[in-house]
Amino acid sequence: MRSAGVSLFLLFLLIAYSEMETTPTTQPTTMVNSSAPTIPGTNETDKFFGPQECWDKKLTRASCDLVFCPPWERCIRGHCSCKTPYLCPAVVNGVPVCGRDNRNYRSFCQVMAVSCRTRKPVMSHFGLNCGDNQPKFNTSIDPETRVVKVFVPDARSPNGGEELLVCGKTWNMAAANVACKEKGTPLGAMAAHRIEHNNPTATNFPSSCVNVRCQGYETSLAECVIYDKVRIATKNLATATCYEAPSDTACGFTCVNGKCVSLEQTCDGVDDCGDGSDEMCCKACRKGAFLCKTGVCVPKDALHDKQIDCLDGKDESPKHTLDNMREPVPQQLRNSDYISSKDETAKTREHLESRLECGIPNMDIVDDEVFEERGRSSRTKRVVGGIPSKPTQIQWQIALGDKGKIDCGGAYIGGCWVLTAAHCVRPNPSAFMVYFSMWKKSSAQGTTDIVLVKNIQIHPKYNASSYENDIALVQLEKLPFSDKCLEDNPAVRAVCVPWSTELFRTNHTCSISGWGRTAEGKRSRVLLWANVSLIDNCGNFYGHRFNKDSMLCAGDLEGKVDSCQGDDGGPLVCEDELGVSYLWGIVSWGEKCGQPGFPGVYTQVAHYFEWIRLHTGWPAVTKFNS
Ligand SMILES: [Ca+2]
Ligand SMILES: [Ca+2]
Repeated sequence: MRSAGVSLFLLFLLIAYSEMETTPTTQPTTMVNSSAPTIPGTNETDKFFGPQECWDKKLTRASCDLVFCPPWERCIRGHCSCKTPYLCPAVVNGVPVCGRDNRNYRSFCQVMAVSCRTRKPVMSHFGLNCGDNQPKFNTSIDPETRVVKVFVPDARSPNGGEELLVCGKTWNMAAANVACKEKGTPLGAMAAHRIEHNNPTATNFPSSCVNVRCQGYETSLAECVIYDKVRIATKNLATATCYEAPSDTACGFTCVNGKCVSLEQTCDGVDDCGDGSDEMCCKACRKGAFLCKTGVCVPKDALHDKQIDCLDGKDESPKHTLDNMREPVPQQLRNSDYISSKDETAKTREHLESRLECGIPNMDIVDDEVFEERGRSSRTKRVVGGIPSKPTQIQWQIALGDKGKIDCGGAYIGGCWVLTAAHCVRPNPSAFMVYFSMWKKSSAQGTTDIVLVKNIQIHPKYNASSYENDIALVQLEKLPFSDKCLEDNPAVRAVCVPWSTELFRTNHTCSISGWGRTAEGKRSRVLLWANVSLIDNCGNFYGHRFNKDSMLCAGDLEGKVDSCQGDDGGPLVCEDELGVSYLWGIVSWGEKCGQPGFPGVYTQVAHYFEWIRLHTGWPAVTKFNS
């Protein structure tokens, strides 16, 4: 139980370092004498390379605590795992895909789900024409010149398709990796180069080239975005040198899959490793790549491409258009001749991510009506250091009635589910009621809904003396003859459940709310809210009582803002770069409300994501990675 406490505040901005030049093709050059990815003593590298502890975690593109899984995978215990194809949604205007196995697949997501499970390239091309007689997509690498050739099926062509070279313009290691993997080299490419077309050995080559853009996860160039077919004039061409382990043991950076790349290839937004592991622990990005707050570098063209790449949505935030972009937005891919796998993936993600609405309050109802008790409010302190909310401002806040008495708060996470602290409840559902849209603690307002409780799930490892695992799910009773537990209410919105403990970092400003004790020790009559900052190293204040995996601290260093008695179970909510609110913490315990040196301690909700999901089901808790 929250008996008193404090906190800290600092705002911290990560500024993405960006270099102007983009040269996507580098051969492993600098070999540093070390077999592990360690930071050499040069300042040049220190500028980009993040902490060694992070690299030691051996993170890859499948580490979904830090990145999103593609639509054909879902995040299970921090790792992207293959979905079964039927979990891919039917996308409106989706284009069927022809497989190399002569089968038709309903969508790109479906064919990729099959590829994911079989670990083999399955896709040939977009389109319905698919049978034994229909030529299939093929990649070849000329053994002499290493020039990359593709055969792209096309029903309109007399030969059933067209043989094309690959243009050098967008060619990079991520794409060369895919080409080499497709041709049987599991670790991908050693080098991606461009050569001039007027190479005398190249006389038998086709007269046109296409651009391909790959992310690096693809199993074949067929899955990459293919676009802009042009006649080869002065254009240069793509070449791929497939990987062979270096003969000496020196390695600039050792990828998680064991491949060696140069240090210059880390933190540049390009998947040189083939498993994404060279981009996961950066403090700045080379060559104009974009740095997510999670330390992941994403390619420049991931900015404002309508797909969220950074966990917190920073790459899609309008706020970051000007300040982080020293270069213009990269030109949109023109796909006049070909269907884009990226468009398909964007549509699928949009569809999947639209299934759950959370974290966005209904602003239409938060009116600006004059706060009716303004005269008194100036003397009423609340959530210590907080200010009175407007009557319908905190739309996920609930009050938990225990035999008619309100001593705890909670947060509505959607469906029939409310999260609160374990210490607020007993396994006795009939004793409890959930009050939605309460403002004054003593009386309901017009928008207030009161709902009965069906079941209470206290975390099985909750420890009432140490406050470990202080979290409980309150399941609401359904309305008569309905699947819903709550009538549609414009003043009630769900807050999102965070699926990753990496979503918000120390110093992020979040807000708390509740009816708890004020600085003067009085109970507040109306719901109060206040801003607090996430605090690191709370063990410094509370020693071993603080468990850094399952608890978190917030407040301000001077102790002016804090949650207090009566705020228990209430929400600590953080907003991401796109303005979506997440339930980051649940008011749990602390000492000496609002005094320096005793920050408030909260249950870290993201740590319990799997437990929450187990009870509520996927669709109720996250729209991402599911
Ligand atoms: Ca790289
Ligand atoms: Ca993006």
